Amino acid sequence: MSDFEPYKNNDNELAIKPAKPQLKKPPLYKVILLNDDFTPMGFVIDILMQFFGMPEDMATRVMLQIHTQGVGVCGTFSKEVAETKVYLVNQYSCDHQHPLLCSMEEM
Ligand code: TYC
Repeated sequence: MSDFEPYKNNDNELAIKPAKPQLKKPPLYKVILLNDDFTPMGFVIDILMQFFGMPEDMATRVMLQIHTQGVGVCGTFSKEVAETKVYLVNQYSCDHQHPLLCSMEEM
C-alpha cells in the first residue's frame, strides 16, 4: 500500500496510513593520518593544531599514537568538510615536500 492510499482502520472508518519518516541522517567521515618514516614529528603536530584545532598537548598525543600504531583519527566531519580537510592537508604536506598522507573513511 502506498503511504497516501486510504484504507479502512479497525473501526471500519476511512483512514490514512501514517507516513514513515523518509529522511536519514547523512553519514559522518573520519579524517585519518597515516604514519610514515620521513615526516618530522613537529610537522605532524603543526598539522593537527592548524587544520584540526587541537591544543599542543593533544596534538602531541595523537601524533605519537599514529607514530606507534600506524594510523590515527584527526576528527569526524560531514563528507564535504572531510574532503576539504584531506585535500588541504595533502596539499600542504606536498608543498613542504613531506610524504604525509591524509585520508577519510565513512563511519
Ligand atoms: N614516524 C614519523 C617519524 O618518526 C613521525 C610521524 C608521525 C609521521 C605521524 C607521520 O602521521 C605521522 N618522524
